[in-house]
Amino acid sequence: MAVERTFIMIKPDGVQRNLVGDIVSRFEKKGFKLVGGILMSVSQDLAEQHYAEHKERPFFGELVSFITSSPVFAMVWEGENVIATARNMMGKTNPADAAPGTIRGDYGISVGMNIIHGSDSPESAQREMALWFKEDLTDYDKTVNKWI
Ligand code: DAT
Ligand code: MG
Repeated sequence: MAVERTFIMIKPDGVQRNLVGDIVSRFEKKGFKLVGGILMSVSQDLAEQHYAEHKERPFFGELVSFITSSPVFAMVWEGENVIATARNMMGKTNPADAAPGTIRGDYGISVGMNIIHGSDSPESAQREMALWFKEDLTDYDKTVNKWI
């Protein structure tokens, strides 16, 4: 397995509900490395670009207005197989179907407000990191990595 990077975003409902610490903690405890993070308001343009693959879907307008309604916490996490593992940690898109123990399964109720976004493939991780993090990400060694 390769060391990968993935784009993770805590959506406005997660920030408003004080879940930032819990979610960051889950990724830290799992053994992943935080290499970028920012609390930010999302412009209409960024929201539309981020969700471009859904622009023909009936919920697109609702999705863009939700994501621009209040700040998000955008991050990049690094580690072995982090793209797929983060998706498993998030749980299914609809929180009603997400297993207990996953982020959406533990905290989400409706598909419209499902707490967190995570890249779904290496290609989307590349695209989303380039879109959200114009500055360089932070490279550093973690001595604990020899135990992971
Ligand atoms: P995911 O966020 O799990 O990658 P997705 O890419 O299919 O899911 O959809 C992006 C977001 O759009 C999702 O997190 C919540 C919203 N969404 C998806 N399906 C929806 C639906 N049927 N009704 C309302 N919102 C929906
Ligand atoms: Mg998606």
